[in-house]
This record gives sequence, C-alpha cells and structure tokens, in this order.
Amino acid sequence: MDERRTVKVSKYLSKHLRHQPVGAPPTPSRQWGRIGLALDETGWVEIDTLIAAATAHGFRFTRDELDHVVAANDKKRFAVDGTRIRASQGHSVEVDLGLPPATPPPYLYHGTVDRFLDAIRAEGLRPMNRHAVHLSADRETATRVGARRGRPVVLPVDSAAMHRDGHLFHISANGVWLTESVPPRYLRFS
Ligand code: HQG
Repeated sequence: MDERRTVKVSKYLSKHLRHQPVGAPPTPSRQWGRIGLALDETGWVEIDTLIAAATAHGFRFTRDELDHVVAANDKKRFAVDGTRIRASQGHSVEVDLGLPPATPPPYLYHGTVDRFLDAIRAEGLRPMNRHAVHLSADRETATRVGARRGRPVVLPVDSAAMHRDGHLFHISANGVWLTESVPPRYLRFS
C-alpha cells in the first residue's frame, strides 16, 4: 500500500469516525453520519459495517488496507478491538471515550499560531469544534500540531496547577492529553 493511498484511507477514516455530519436526528446513543454509519456512544463501529457503508457510498477499501492504516498510522489515530474500530481522539460528534481521569505531567504544551493568540490570551484555550482541548506531552509534538496552520507557537500549560485546582485531564489511547478548557491564567505566553 503506497503512502498516498494510506493517507487517503486514513483521512477517510478520520472523517467518518470523528466528524461525520449528523444526517438524521441523533438519539442520545447514536450519531448518523453522511454514509449512514452509526457509531455507538463510545465511538466504536463494526469494521464490516464501516467497509460496507463506505463501499455503498463509492469509497472502497479492504480489511487488509484498514489494518495497514491502523498499524502504520503516524499518530496511532485509530484503535481496533476485535471486530470494531474507533478514533482514539479528535471527535467533533458526541462520544464518550470512557477514559479515566489521569494525573498530567507538570507541564503540557499546546501548538497554535500567532493569529489566535489575542483570543487565547483573552479566553484561554477552548475546544472549538472538537470535544476537548488537545495538549501534547512534549514541545516537539506541539510544534508539529501548530505547524499545520502556519509558523507554530507553542504555549506551555501549567497542568500541575490546573490539576490541583480540580480540572480533569484524560489521556487518549494514542497519548494525546485532553481537557475541557484551559483558562488564560494557566497559560505561559513568553
Ligand atoms: C485554536 C490533530 C481562538 C487552537 C493535531 C487550534 C491534534 C483558539 C484551533 C488535534 C482558541 C483548534 C487537535 C480560542 C483554541 N480562540 N482560537 N479561545 N482556543 N484555539 O484542530 O489542537 O491529525 O480543533 O490553538 O495533531 O490544532 O487530526 O485543535 O489552533 O492532536 O489526528 O483553535 O488534531 O490531530 O483546532 O489539533 P483543532 P488542534 P489529527
């Protein structure tokens, strides 16, 4: 499987396992997406169902290709559990990943770009379209996250103080730290 195909299938999976726009009225436990796929309330879907839905909507891939994408993915974005798959983080649709609260390291890092700084100074970090603010355990990863949007700016987060003050943190299966929001006082602007 060449790199382009791997990225293409990975992006397709991200779209439908994280962000599928709701196509029918959701119930508390179901989100129906553009390809008629129902994730369960914890974000899992049967792999056979996913492949069938994708095929029915004109995007074909095999189970072998899916396994390759899951294994080769640079960020380990997807988790497979027996016959099911889910995105490990990054959702915009309502899911409960069931991650237990975790104690963060003293500092975490957020990668962003200059044009957001005024707003971030004023209101802190907000999840924007996702369910949680994404934080990295190291500066290098945060730099890569920020670089998706331009010249990266890395903001250290005083996660020890946040944790002490009762803010909850979770760590996704692929090592991304998640929290609901980061008020400005916990951010370090140099
Ligand atoms: C910014 C990728 C204005 C925030 C990455 C970011 C990550 C604000 C953008 C994962 C703000 C949201 C998540 C505020 C935050 N005012 N802008 N108050 N608060 N922002 O994509 O962290 O490849 O939702 O700085 O590697 O960039 O998809 O979040 O620039 O792990 O697996 O609003 O997505 O992973 O953007 O990235 P995003 P993110 P994947």
